[in-house]
Amino acid sequence: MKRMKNDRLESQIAQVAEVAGYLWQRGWAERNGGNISVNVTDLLTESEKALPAISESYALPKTMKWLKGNCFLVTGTNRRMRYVASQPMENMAIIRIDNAGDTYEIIADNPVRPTSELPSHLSMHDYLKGQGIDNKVVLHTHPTDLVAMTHYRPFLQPDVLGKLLWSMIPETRVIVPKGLGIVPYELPGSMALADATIQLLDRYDVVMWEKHGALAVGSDVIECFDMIDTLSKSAQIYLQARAMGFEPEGMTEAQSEELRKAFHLC
Ligand code: 2HA
Ligand code: ZN
Repeated sequence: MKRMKNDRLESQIAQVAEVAGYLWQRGWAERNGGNISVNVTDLLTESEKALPAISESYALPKTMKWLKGNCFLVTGTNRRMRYVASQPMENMAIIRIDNAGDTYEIIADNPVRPTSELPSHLSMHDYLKGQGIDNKVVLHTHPTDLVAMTHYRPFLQPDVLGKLLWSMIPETRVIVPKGLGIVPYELPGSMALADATIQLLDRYDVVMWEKHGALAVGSDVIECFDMIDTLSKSAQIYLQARAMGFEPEGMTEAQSEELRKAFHLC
């Protein structure tokens, strides 16, 4: 980082780069697939937050009422996750929302334009903050196995896929206790997709965008990755059982309920 000398921020950038590498290695981030945003406002000093912009100011599609003056680390549009991993600040930027919540400008480190999903990421951050939730991260990626499962209409009914994945291995309900939300297909990058996602964020930490990808929200980028990774593990167990020619039995409702009580899950 040239413009900010800040250990806490550097360690956050390193975590995002680590996760970007996992997304690439997993095969979930073809070309520029996926995007990550992190609210870094609390990690910056007052003078870092007030740095002069290195870009013009860009309009946001709606007022971000709860994000006024907030700063975000965001992956760049058209940038590849594999290069976010190897050269994080050549492929991400830090942006600052203005004090009216209507525009943003880039303040570090290079003038990398943010992801095409920025309006949807910011809408989600704005919604969660407005609900009093200390959310920091929005992570979107294209996990092959989970996306394949959204091509089967019966799995798109509420909680069908989530319950199936919970039943494949006990760990999944422990790591993803709220289950998996399903957002019907909408155009990538659209506010319709953002709005449909927001409607599910009260109930779920992870949602699937039909025929597109997964989205996780949380306070920590590693934990967001872990939730999707664990769901993907369950998906692989299901798919491997099917490939061996049988429908996996799955844990029973009673076993799942026993788990919920033992681990004090919601
Ligand atoms: O960043 O994944 O949804 C590219 C995408 C858009
Ligand atoms: Zn996508």
